[in-house]
Amino acid sequence: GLAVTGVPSAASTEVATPERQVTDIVPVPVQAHADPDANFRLTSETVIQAGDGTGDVAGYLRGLLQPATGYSFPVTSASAGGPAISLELGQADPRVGTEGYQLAVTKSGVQLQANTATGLFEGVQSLRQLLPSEIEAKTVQDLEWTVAGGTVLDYPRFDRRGAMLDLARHFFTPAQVKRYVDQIAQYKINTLHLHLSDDQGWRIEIKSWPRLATEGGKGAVNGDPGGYYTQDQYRDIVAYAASRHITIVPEIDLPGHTNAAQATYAELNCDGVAVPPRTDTEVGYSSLCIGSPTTYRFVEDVLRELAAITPGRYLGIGGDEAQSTSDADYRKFYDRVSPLVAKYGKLITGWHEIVKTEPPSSAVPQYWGQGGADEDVAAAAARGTKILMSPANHAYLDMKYDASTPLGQDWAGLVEVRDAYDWDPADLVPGVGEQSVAGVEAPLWTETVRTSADIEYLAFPRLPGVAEIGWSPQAARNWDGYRARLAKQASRWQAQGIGFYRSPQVDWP
Ligand code: TNX
Repeated sequence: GLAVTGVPSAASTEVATPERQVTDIVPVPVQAHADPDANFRLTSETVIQAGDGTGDVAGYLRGLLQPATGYSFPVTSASAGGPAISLELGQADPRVGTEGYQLAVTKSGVQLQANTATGLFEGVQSLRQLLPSEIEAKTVQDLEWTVAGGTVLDYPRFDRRGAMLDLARHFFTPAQVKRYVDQIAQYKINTLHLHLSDDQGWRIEIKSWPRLATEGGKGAVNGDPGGYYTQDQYRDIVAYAASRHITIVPEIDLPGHTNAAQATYAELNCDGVAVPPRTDTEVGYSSLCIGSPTTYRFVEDVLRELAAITPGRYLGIGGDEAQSTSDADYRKFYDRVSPLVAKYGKLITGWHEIVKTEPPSSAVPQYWGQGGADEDVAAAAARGTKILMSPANHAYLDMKYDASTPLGQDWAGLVEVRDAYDWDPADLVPGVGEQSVAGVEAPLWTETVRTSADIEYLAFPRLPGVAEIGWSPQAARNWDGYRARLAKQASRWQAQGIGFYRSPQVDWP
């Protein structure tokens, strides 16, 4: 290959101009300084030098770089003095915290430092974007593998940066969920909330109530095929997500959105008669029987089994649109159920209506309103509760982009790329400021979504915007800068086989 090291003038003419600089990374880093004289080229000689404790990230990086380059990227523990991507733990600037990283690309190599494996993993996501888009191809591509030179110091604004997938309205296989995990991980999303039950279907095996899955899992919206995860399949999804530094937050929707369970087990109904299964998209009609001891035996069994297969700290217990449960019953229900989450060693998350039940301040209510005053949410924030922000008119990936979008809904309005990006989670609900925000989540409800292509069309390009809101400092981001950086992501999605929405708000190449 061409020797570029130590020959600056020759190097700058030989090395192709990178498609993206360190300043183009999405989410935009806290600090980034591009240096066009410091571009590095990957060659068949390049090694991955893995410091103590970095083996998993080194292996993951190797798996990202090998297919398109065809180079072997041997993982070494000691410096051999040649060109290397080095991964190091424990030497990073303290500002990077537990999820941040420092990256330096020079003519002689790449140095990535962090305090944790998660920080290194997030740094790898940035490094990926500094390579030509063809790096995302699954087969060997013949080109110069220039890494854009410069330095980055980066860490997240919020701890919680999430996506949600509704498996209940339409079912998605473990392979489809893993594909989405890989797509969201590249934008430093660290949580995937799985909506595992709703009126149309129950998607997780519960051994003490076996027919929930085998019968209650059969349906889906419009009579489409259903499905469910065995507990082993769920564990496998959890482990795969963990390998991408993503925590799974499972949700069982309660005490409404329970038709699938109540159609399966007659004893979950006050009159002891099973309701008919439903596959329409009405909401707010179902409710568990609040006065019945069977209800709490059922909920405890489900939460116990779910807690046992979920290493993450949170269990989702629903709480939305309980229009068929009286206010008094709603409170009574959560007074019984909230302590069960703690009993099995977990913390509560739920839709923001649960704030009315005054959950412990460790609970994370998920705000799905459209901004403006909300006394109950503000009161919870005043009690020290942190709120997860998913404003439907900005963060809902199932809203149509414009009136002609073939998929999605429009009850919270049309959500173009700018609407999904141009908002501040700390300036949405009075009384819920920076310190009261847990982070952001982009939910994808799937009434109209049947395939991975459908998921990707709605998530791209809105999801990277929500991810940037959760990661990047508010002062570092603005729409004009973002739309230019977003345009430079398109070739990467193409290489990854993501069919994204070509919004007229962005000047795509
Ligand atoms: C409202 S948002 C719901 C879901 C629907 C969604 C469709 C929320 C907490 N509940 O049941 O799927 O609208 O956009």
